[in-house]
Amino acid sequence: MASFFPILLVAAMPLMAQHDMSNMSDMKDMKMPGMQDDKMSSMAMVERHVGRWKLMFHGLAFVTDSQQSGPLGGDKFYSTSWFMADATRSLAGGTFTVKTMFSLDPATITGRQYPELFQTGETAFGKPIDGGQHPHNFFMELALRYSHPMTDKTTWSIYVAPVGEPALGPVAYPHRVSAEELPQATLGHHLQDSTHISYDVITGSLRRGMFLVEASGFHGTEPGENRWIVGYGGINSYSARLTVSPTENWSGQFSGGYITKPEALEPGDQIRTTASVTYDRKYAHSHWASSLIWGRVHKELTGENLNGYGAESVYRFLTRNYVTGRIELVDKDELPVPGNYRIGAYTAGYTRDFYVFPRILTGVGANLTTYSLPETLHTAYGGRPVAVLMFMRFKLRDY
Ligand SMILES: [Cu+2]
Repeated sequence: MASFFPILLVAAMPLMAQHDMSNMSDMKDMKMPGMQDDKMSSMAMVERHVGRWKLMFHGLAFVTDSQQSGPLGGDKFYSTSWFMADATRSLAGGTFTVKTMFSLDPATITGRQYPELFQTGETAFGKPIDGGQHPHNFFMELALRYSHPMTDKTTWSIYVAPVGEPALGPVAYPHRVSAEELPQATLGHHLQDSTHISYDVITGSLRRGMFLVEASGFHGTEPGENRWIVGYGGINSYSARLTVSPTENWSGQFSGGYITKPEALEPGDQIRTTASVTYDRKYAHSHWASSLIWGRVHKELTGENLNGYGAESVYRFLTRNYVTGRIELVDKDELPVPGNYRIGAYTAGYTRDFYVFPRILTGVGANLTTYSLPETLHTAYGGRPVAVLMFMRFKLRDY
């Protein structure tokens, strides 16, 4: 229930005593690179101070025209977006954060999906989505987080969210720096990072040096088709994640979770295992970010395993140019032709920034995706399906 979180917070209050770290070391603590709880640190961000609070804003929006070839290809004009506003202050020797994140997807993606060849997961109008990506929820995250130093090297934290992200998987693709110039979803989304919007999440974590250990309980069922509400259900799913960030530029995570009945129309639970490595480095006029991701879903009912492998990279050069690419190999068992098939998707793209608005970085870009598919699917999809996306990208910036 959504009501558990204020109770928990009150219960945790007496624990939040002692230790008086200076404001500065709190902030330094928060800015540790590569940490999941500071996952957007190298994204464009606007920061403001109001009294004792530090406010942080992020935002990314795409307006996209998508065209796909083949008998099952679709065309559509749509927009995907998210906006984040966090407020942080020191409290009782620790750091307290109110986290909010919103998406306008439910308003800007008509028909409850946008076409994406071979994409599956969740439903639209009561039918499983086949060849499309669902919009994200208006409320992507509403959460409170409190972290507190335990010893001089160790920090604990607790995160409670009526809607938010359990400790499972890599940073979800909409928020991943390496995916910032790719408006489309990863085909591996529901094998890797689809739990990023979950209801009734509670996460405890311990950080020591380069290591971060987290454990979560959450409601495992994917959000329903009404993307405007915050749903609820009991905590019936669990996950744990180990993140290692040996340097400022490198970060890796290994995580696993037991998810109770994630898909509305599919019976059975899932065991999900994921591992990922990211490299993110900024230079004076360039920036290079890459991710390698593996996710596996084991379906308890059928014993079936689905694997999804992904590699993606974006390189910004000469200040305002970006080249980007993504390669995916993903097992799909919900395609129109019954069976379990491994699909390959190969995307290359380019974006260029134009300085149109003072605080919004405006980019114009395009990308092309080709696919590899088993011959059994050639009749349904055509032998060489292709997807072309043209888009405008808007990103909040502070300069
Ligand atoms: Cu998602």
